[in-house]
Amino acid sequence: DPYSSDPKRHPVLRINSQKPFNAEPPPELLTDSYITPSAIFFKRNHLPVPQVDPASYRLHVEGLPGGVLTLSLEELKTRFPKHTITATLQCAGNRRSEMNQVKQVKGLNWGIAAISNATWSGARLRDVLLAAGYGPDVAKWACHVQFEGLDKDVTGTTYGSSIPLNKAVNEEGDVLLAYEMNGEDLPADHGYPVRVLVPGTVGARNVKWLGKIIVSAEESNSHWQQNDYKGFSPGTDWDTVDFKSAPAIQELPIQSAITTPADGAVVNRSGEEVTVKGYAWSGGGREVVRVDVSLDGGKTWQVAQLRSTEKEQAPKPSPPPGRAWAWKLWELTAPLPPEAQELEIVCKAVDNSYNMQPDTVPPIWNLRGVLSNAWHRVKVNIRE
Ligand code: MTE
Ligand code: MO
Repeated sequence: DPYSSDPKRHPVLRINSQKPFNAEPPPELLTDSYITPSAIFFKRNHLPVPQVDPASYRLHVEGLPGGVLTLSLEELKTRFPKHTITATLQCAGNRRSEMNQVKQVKGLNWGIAAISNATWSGARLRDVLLAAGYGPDVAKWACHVQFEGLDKDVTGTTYGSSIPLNKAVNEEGDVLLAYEMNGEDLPADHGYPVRVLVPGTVGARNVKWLGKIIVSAEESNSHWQQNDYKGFSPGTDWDTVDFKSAPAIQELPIQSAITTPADGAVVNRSGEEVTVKGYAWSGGGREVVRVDVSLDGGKTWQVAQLRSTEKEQAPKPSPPPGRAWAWKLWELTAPLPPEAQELEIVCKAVDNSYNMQPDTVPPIWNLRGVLSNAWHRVKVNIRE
């Protein structure tokens, strides 16, 4: 069993698939802390977790005029400045289960918690590429930076993906070759000893157990870059889909969801108020500037309170424009509407480009169930 050496996992995780291991935390735990503890951070593996010996680990950087640069873990840590960012990772399939309710899609049936937030530390990819010979001449022919993981399927094919070269070399791109998560060595499930962390970009490009970096004129030709993680029209089906016709997902759209109360929960009339909590995030470093909450299915709206620190901490100033990599947690406490027996709680977020979420799923339904970001709705009963 190639999965026999997979690490132990926290029992609270909700498992979507055991082999490979795919799991998300219970939603209400997600908004208990601004920084998601690594043990409950969602886990999305396509293959068995590789066991990597830190002493013999080597990272290869290819495709630059200087030839191949090979770095040990020690060299990666000591030759380059250590940079730390707080960034949210979201799987393209987060909230896929809501698409399944409209019409069957292919993929893991994720709820609303295939998203988590952590601090990440490591060398800047930009610094490593510069050390490997990157310069303005390279940008004349190269457009992409490809990544290969050390995890392999039975045929020896490794997980891989790529990002645009611009994102990789931009001083404000903040792409890291991360060796720490939440102040500790990366856990095995999250890519020990090194993963690429591409803030603002879909989870799939954040390659774990990173073995190789290739600067190239072409995108990665891996299955996950070419024939997966792309969006299509609701009218496209498996007979007509042409994966070449759509771009690979990179930056993700605006997203928000309600983590508490849960769908079907009961609130007591005697409490007089209801507290609603959730998360909101947008891709590409766009900052969430507002979250609207409705208790009546979208007829009337109130503005939630946003937070970008742990509860007890003083508010942080906004990040520089285009570098809002981390989510906001939000909360609204409102009086229970006098006559209602049931609430349909809805949330929708707005980012600083005034992108907003679509109100329903059918117009964004797609056969792979990716990019599921309609207004999130939960129904709650009021007990008199
Ligand atoms: N990297 C490797 N090497 N193998 C993988 O299966 N899965 C990707 C990405 N990087 C994957 C990978 C996907 S689809 C996602 S959503 C994120 O890792 C999940 O990261 P996490 O498990 O740290 O939450
Ligand atoms: Mo993913």
